[in-house]
Amino acid sequence: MEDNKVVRFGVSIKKKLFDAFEEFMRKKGYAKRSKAIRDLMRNAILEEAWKDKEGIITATVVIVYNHKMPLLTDKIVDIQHNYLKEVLFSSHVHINKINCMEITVLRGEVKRIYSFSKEFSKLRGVKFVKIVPAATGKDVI
Ligand code: NI
Repeated sequence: MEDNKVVRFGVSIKKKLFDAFEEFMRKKGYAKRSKAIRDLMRNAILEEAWKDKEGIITATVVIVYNHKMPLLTDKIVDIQHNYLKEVLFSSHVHINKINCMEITVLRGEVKRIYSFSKEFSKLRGVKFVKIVPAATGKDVI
């Protein structure tokens, strides 16, 4: 019963952030601020919770990078080769003259998947790194 208790809380934020959030809600089609905040909280908790778990997950790692950066493409391929057991496949999309997107689908230990993703964050010329676990979230709220 205690789990279903509703808690009300107040948050102080800068007007600029508030306005940006209102705009975000409008674009996303949220009618109620509470619903938008609940969804964001769940997503953030879910994303963080996966990192501490053990076991096998399937996940997608998306990176966007500048392919003109010397040796960067080689480094990206090297990282994928260091995770031979985990990488199921990767796919490359040329976004424009400079930027490329690399999508890698992996299956393996949570820690290995996250360390794979972290390798890209360290590289100069990598502009975006996002890991998307195939989460059901059934044990997180
Ligand atoms: Ni490309």
